[in-house]
Amino acid sequence: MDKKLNIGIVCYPTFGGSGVIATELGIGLAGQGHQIHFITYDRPARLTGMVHNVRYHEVKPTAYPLFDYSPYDSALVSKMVDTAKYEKLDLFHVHYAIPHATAGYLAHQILKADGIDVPVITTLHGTDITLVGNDPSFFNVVEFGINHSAGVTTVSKFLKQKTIETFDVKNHIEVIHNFVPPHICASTPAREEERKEFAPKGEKILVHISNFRPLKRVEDVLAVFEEVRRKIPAKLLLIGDGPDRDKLENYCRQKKLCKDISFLGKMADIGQILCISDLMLLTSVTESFGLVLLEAMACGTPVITTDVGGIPEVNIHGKTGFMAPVGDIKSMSKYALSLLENKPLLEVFKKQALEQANAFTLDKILPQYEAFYHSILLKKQQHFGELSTR
Ligand code: GMT
Repeated sequence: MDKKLNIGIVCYPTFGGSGVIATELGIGLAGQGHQIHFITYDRPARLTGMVHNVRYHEVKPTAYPLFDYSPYDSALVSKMVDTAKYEKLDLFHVHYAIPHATAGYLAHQILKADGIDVPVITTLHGTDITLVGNDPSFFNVVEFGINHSAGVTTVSKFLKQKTIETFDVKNHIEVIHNFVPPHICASTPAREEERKEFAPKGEKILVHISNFRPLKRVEDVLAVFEEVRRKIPAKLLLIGDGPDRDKLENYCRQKKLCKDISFLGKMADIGQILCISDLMLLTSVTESFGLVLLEAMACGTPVITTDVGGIPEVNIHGKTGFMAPVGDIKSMSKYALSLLENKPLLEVFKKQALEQANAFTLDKILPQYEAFYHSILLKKQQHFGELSTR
């Protein structure tokens, strides 16, 4: 049996997909007997309560009048070095390249000066490559971080290809797909009662979850919903928060849509809503994977999406839902109605969505990460062996 590891996980502790995956992976690894140390600026949103084998080390950037911006990177690196030394970490697994890959590199160099070698594995999640990473203010740092990580993974084949196209990549990239966070849909018994809270007259329930950033095109979600509502009684539930929310909420108020559209804000337990939903809408301009799609499918909810990025690796057109080009409201509405107006077909799609989610369970994905960790540690040992025989 492979040795149990001491792993330092660095991520954004928010409700964003990269933070969710990092946290659920850490909890899953802890369940396998590994010791997990989350090194984050806040307690990860999905890390609630006490979890066996898990510790949380808070990164606290210090404010000082000289700093317009408190240097998060320096505070993070210091905490990584401190944790590695005193918790005897075997490796760091950092999620989202900016600034975590280069923070990892610096922590690695500082530890190396003390004769300690803790390899850094970087998982690229999406916008760190496609949107933010591509920006001139980050480009060189992201490229360096990718090329100087001991191991690099991406959450989809699309993201691997995009990374290679965008940067001068000299490192191997391993694709390890995202997984369904366990227990996502644990709240089934009260389903009918909960449905009535939002759809008292048996209306169909559509759902959208995002960070309400422009790339999600939430205005298209509303447009599709308005088309659907013209034909059948329906409600739309919007989960999450972000820059576009106020604008969209005002739009709904002005158009007197509020009785049918509910803005629920950020939620830790999205499964409660997904379990009572009939259809998810995701209208993004780009999406490296679309974790919320998998979460919806795990609750038996088919999805209508755009056909971009890594989405086709998750949503099988005509089986788990439908895809259409970005901004194609007409096709998305038509597809949505084709399912919502046909109960037997909707049931078939629900079943197929569940089956697809079963291909991405934690017990299938976690061993891929464990194998990757061990392959990196083996390489380190071999390198050390070669050096000592020289
Ligand atoms: O921009 C976001 O959607 C948030 C971002 C994150 O880092 O949390 O999500 C990215 O990572 C998720 C987890 O791997 C993926 O499921 C999302 O598709 C990806 N977002 C984009 O590519 C836009």
